[in-house]
Amino acid sequence: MTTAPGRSPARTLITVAPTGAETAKADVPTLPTTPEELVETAVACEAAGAALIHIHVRDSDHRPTLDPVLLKEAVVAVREATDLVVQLSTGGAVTDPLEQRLTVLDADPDSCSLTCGTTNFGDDVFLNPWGFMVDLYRQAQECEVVPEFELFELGHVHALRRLIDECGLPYGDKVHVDFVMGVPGAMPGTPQTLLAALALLPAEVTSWSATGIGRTHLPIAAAALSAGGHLRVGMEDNLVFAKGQPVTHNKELVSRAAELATIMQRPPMSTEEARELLGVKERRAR
Ligand code: KMH
Ligand code: ZN
Repeated sequence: MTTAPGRSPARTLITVAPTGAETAKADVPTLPTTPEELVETAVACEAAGAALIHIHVRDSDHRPTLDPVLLKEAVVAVREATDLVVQLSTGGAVTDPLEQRLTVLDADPDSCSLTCGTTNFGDDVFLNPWGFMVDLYRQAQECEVVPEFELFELGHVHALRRLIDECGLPYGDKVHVDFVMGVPGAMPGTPQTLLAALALLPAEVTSWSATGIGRTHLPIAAAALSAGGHLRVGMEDNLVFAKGQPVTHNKELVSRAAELATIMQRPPMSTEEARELLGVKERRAR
């Protein structure tokens, strides 16, 4: 675990979460929801400095879906067009049944999100009961898929401790955590909360990133860089680039994160370095 400024990683992992499940295409027409838009976004974000992509798939009506065929097509298409580490969301939308969320790994991603507990999610509840977490984690170990532990709450940090104690380390022996901060009703997107969460991290954690939702996006990025963390950005988390200036393309957020990281003397890491950092299994066609 790296928190002391003097021990910050030399380079920054930038994750892009381009779509999410919450925003309607009708409200934000620039949101990448079609397969073509997803691939175009992935290519542009890789060029801008991203090394990992967190994917939620939409159907032909632009609605969130966990359709196994569409998930597999997205994984294959992004893998063909880029060298990004391909992470599928197992969180889906708040309306997705747990059983269906347990089928996501059939699409053979490099990585998957794994949220460490139930949380308030705006007006909704994002369900992640203990049994579901264990089933998903064991599946990821069996399929040799690297989990990214998503922590929305301080209690989720404690649940990660319990998960490692009961189930051991992930495939590849690396433990990568992403703090998702500032979701209404979950932990606030403040530097103070980030530092409190870092103090609770299990010693087995080998890397961590953070993202702030909405207006907490930039403060959390700056705090994460200062504290030795990596960055997640993207239209899943933030649709406003600056006051009065909507995000029009995910690459804007990735470019800004890359600039910020470079100013902080921790430029973006390559996809190869990201694979090493996360302990990803080789799945690319040779
Ligand atoms: N859409 C949220 C309910 C994840 O991708 O794993 C869950 C989410 C987390 O976005
Ligand atoms: Zn997500």
